[in-house]
Amino acid sequence: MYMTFRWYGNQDPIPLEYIRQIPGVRGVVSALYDVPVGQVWPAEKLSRLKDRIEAAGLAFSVVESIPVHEDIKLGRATRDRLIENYQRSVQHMGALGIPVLCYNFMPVFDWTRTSLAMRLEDGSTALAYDHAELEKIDLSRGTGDLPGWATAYTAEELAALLDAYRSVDKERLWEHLAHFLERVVPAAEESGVRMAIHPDDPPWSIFGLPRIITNDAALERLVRLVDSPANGVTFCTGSLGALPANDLPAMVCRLGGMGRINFMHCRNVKNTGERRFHESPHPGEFGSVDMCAVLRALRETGYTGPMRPDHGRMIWGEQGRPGYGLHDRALGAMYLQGLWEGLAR
Ligand code: DNO
Repeated sequence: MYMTFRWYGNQDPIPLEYIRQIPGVRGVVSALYDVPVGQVWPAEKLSRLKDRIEAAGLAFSVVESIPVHEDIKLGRATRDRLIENYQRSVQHMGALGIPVLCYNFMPVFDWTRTSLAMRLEDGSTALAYDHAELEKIDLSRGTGDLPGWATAYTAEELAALLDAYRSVDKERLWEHLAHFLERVVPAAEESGVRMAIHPDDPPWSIFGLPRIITNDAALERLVRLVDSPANGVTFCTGSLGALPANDLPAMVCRLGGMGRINFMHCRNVKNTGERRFHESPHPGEFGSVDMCAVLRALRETGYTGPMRPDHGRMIWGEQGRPGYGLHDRALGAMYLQGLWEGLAR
């Protein structure tokens, strides 16, 4: 395992130089944020980003994410041209030696919460989700009412998309994912890039949309769609941990044993009811994820890939991008490395 840290490029208030000062962090997880979804990521732009990261003494370890166009998820006729563009972006990554690509296949919405600043008893704030609250959100006004989704879709765009998904049930979505991976994984494998699907967050259907990457059976089905080490997963303890039925150490053992964990996202969640959780400090005692057991299982698989501390709380008065402040994620990086080192003894 080697430790990495997510950095949002020019839009990130945290300088790379600060990330460099977190002990043990060797790599950066980043992306091009100004390329419209569906277009090829220009090699020169990616190369400039890599140079900037390396100038700070860090490696460009993971691209998170190249977004998958909705037409691909919907299986529309335009998808094959979009998939070709995706292949080219992956080839550009490979040519620059960026080894891992984290992506997701969630219809319309990426990670979703009902509060971005729930106050915890120690005075810090954290992201939270309550399904009963989610059901009260009125999408007829676009995504504007959703925490974290300021201007992504207008009311008309969103209505059209939700309508298009009415004919895509879970099995159709699996077919569309297979169609995508059958074409992209070989390109990734040839380019020396490992794909790592991010589980759905939260791992259940929201707003009537299908969500399929939710549990053990789904992840095993995913890796079998295309039998290649380039077709792997981002094991996100927080996303998967929101479903108490998920036995995380057992899942790590199985997927890691197959060599299909290509990236680790470590964060903790405290499950406080059915489909109700809030994020919590990384150490196991504060949430529902037994982080020590997860890392022990991971160590036993011989994992040598990247890990990043996922979402942190806002602490010490920090203001910043929800989930992605500096302080608590840095504490997370230290805790995870401490566990990892201790487990080796
Ligand atoms: C949230 C992240 C996700 C992740 C994407 C990957 O904080 O974990 O937004 O980057 O789902 O495509």
